Amino acid sequence: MTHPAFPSTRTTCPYCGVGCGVLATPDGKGGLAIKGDPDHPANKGRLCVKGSALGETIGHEGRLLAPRIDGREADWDEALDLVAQRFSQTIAEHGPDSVAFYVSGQLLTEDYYVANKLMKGFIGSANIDTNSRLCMASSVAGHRRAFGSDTVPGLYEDLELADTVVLVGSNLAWCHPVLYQRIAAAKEARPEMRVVVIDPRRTATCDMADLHLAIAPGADAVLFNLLLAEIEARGLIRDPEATGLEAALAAARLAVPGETGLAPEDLARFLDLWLRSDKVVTVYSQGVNQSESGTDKVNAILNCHMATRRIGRPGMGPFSVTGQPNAMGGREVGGLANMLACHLDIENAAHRAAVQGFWGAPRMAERPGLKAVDMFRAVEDVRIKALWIICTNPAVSMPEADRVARAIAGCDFVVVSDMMAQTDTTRLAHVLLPATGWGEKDGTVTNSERRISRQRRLLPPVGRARDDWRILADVAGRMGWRDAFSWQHPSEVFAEHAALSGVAGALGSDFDISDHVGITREDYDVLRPFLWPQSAQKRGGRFFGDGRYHTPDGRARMVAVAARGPQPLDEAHPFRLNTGRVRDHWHTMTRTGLSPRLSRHLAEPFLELHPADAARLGLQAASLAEVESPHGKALLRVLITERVAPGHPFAPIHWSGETAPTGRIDALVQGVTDPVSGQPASKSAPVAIRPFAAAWYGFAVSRQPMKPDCDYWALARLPGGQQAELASGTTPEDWVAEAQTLFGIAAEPLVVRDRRRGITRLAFVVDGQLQAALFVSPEPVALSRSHVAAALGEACSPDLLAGRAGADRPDEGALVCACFGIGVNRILSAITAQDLVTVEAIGAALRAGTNCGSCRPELKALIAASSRIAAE
Ligand SMILES: Nc1nc2c(c(=O)[nH]1)N[C@H]1C(S)=C(S)[C@@H](COP(=O)(O)OP(=O)(O)OC[C@H]3O[C@@H](n4cnc5c(=O)[nH]c(N)nc54)[C@H](O)[C@@H]3O)O[C@H]1N2
Ligand SMILES: Nc1nc2c(c(=O)[nH]1)N[C@H]1C(S)=C(S)[C@@H](COP(=O)(O)OP(=O)(O)OC[C@H]3O[C@@H](n4cnc5c(=O)[nH]c(N)nc54)[C@H](O)[C@@H]3O)O[C@H]1N2
Ligand code: SF4
Ligand SMILES: [Mo]
Repeated sequence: MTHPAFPSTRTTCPYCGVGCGVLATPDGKGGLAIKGDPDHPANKGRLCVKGSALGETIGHEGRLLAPRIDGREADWDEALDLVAQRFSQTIAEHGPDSVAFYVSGQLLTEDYYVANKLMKGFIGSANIDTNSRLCMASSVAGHRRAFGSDTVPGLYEDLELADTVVLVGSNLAWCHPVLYQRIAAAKEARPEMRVVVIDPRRTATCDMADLHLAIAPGADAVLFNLLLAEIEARGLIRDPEATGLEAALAAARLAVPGETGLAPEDLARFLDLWLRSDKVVTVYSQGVNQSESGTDKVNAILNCHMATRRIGRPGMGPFSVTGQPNAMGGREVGGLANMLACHLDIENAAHRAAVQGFWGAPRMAERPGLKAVDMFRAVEDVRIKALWIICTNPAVSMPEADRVARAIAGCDFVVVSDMMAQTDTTRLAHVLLPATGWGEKDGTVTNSERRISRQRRLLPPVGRARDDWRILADVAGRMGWRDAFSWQHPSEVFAEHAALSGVAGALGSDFDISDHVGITREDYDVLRPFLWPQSAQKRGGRFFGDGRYHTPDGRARMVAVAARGPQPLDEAHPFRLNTGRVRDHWHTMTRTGLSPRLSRHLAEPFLELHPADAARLGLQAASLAEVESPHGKALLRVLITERVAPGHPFAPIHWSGETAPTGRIDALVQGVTDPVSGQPASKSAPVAIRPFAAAWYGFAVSRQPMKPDCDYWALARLPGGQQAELASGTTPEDWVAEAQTLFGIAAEPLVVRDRRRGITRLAFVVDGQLQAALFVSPEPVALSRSHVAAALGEACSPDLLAGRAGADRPDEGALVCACFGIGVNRILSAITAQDLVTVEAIGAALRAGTNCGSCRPELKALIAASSRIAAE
């Protein structure tokens, strides 16, 4: 219920790069009611499940409430003085390049602007890099090679106007759900529209696809080279003036169809669909960027659009969809180590002089700084002696994560700014600085289509948390640069950024929002979402439709792409591990992990493995696999599925030392990077897989936080507590003592043993209510998780310990519709019993899929699966 005294505020979702507008209404009790903003051009009222659940993740739980120095609470002045003093001293003794910032595409533009100004202009080093290096760097590099600038040419509406939408290495249904829904709605309105998905894995996105190309890993550049050759063969080159056209065509003609791993008829169908009309949009994401040949893949795609002039006009163009809410804003302020502010070039002396003059900066970085992987290598070998990590969790998300964690642990001085007290990275800090989070901070973000929207403050800061821009400015002031960092409000930072963009625009930069020079706080408060550029010269719209680019001669720059495969496998590591995201979790789960609703879709780390691989390895469904690379190890639940190809398993990235220490996928991924962009190849790790010899498997629920201590554990949030999946290679002597330690309960449990089957079940009942329960079995525990979870806090029924939890009620199974809590079993039985054949019919019968719509692709797949079963 919303309260009339607390009006709604328009703000922006802090998760993915779609950048949906949110209407948030405080309920007067510290909570928020969340709705999609019907007036925001990105989502027009829609929200996906993560956005809808925002109200569940704003509590104070787990927050870092005060600064800490070496583990003890400190006041702000002491912490800021220490940070400033240690950075200044390190720079004085070892030079500006001995310090570094590692920041994030989840910072607001104002935060990011201040970090970049401090490092590049005042400290005088370009050692500021960002998690966008792991995310968008190949797109940035590809854009700059082709267009002469990092420009996304198109708009979201192009996805709706296109006759053919091609999604390359993008699981849009789960990762950009509102864009997926916009395409799905357009396709329903115009059934002649075609969608192609290019992904080695059959993802939820494929449910919308007319054609799914399960491409050989890494072969995207070959495929788009084949397309370019076909464009030439069919006489469809429309930009004969493009620089490098001949060389690009010559390279394209060498492409070998067999290398794509695709059937000739599928390949032919793809070429026809791409070429059948001018209105084609090629959307791409991490299957393209996070690759040994990421930048080449990007340019292979851009080549086809530039050659045919299918770019920058309604319904056509390449479209790099950004992951984080402010990946674009970070690029605008120059947050990457090889960029300058406002899309200016760090290697251009005139650009450097202009920025230095504007800032009145004492120094200016003169060459690119260290990119993420190299930055942490420099931390490791002590070239970098002071490091400030802001709004990112590299001990989990960087490749060779164990090595990165060791490097951070070994660094002389580490500052971490985060909202949360306990993350794998905050654990390694000397100084911890509490940052305000979404809902508590004011600023702007830029979404994938260059639309700048406000995030607005709705709630007071939690504890003594402060805004990131202010923390940075306060440190800069203490380092001696008070005048240049004296803003009182983020609107003043935004106004300065807008003014600098005017300087950049005059130097030819595409990024120019100089209309907002001198913006007042009042105007900033009511700023509506707008597309950049916004200046006297140019306003919004698309780029390059006129065939003019930002290259010195204005011509398109084609790149000759020599297809390079992924890194080779070896005998000891014969599997190529693909990694990515699940529908309901965000990265290292510091926020989505707080929501029971978001934790029920997929509650533990897993490995999708083809049945043939599983059979060969002797791995049973739901058993545990030990996955090993030269860099680390993981234990993952085996999920046998034909969605993945033999030899090419998939694992999600979300689990950390906090939630499942052996599920940290980046412990396995090697730090191999694309040679042009420096972006890690996160989707092709060579690994070995073998069965884990579990002596027992366990499942536990508890009202209080648990402290598991066994070979495998994965924690997830429940409405009234926590659940844990457990396993170990050794059996404890005494299950009662084991359970008491796990739950932190001294009381005696009820115990049921089935010695023949090796099953033990323990329940702790206090005041007639179930406090905790542990179920142990030599096989993976077969038990309805949802029923055991529902028993917490209830009277302990005999069915529970008899292993018949919920015998009186049907088991929901895995949660599909998170909004209404509807599981796969209920949906399947309704499909059969009521003969439901459409997603709408399921919605009418069960409500599933009728709120945020994130589960609609899965509902569609369940209908398809049921009809297959019926036909067999
Ligand atoms: N639910 C959810 N949504 C998110 C996020 C999240 O954490 N959770 N994170 C956000 C962020 S920061 C990002 S960057 C985006 C990422 O969004 P996506 O890029 O869509 O997500 P991923 O799952 O990382 O990878 C996409 C696909 O690339 C495929 N792939 C792997 N190798 C290849 C290859 O060689 N060729 C091709 N063509 N495909 C390949 C994988 O099988 C995978 O399905 O998502 C954003 N949205
Ligand atoms: N193997 C593999 N590895 C990958 C990927 C992959 O596909 N495969 N994807 C890569 C990609 S694309 C990305 S984007 C990265 C993401 O990886 P990370 O950036 O490491 O992941 P997050 O969990 O989003 O970390 C954000 C941190 O900032 C904190 N935080 C949130 N809001 C604020 C704020 O306002 N201020 C401050 N100071 N802190 C805040 C959160 O609590 C959290 O600790 O992972 C990368 N790693
Ligand atoms: S699609 Fe979902 S996660 Fe992305 S911005 Fe919209 S509501 Fe947020
Ligand atoms: Mo990302």
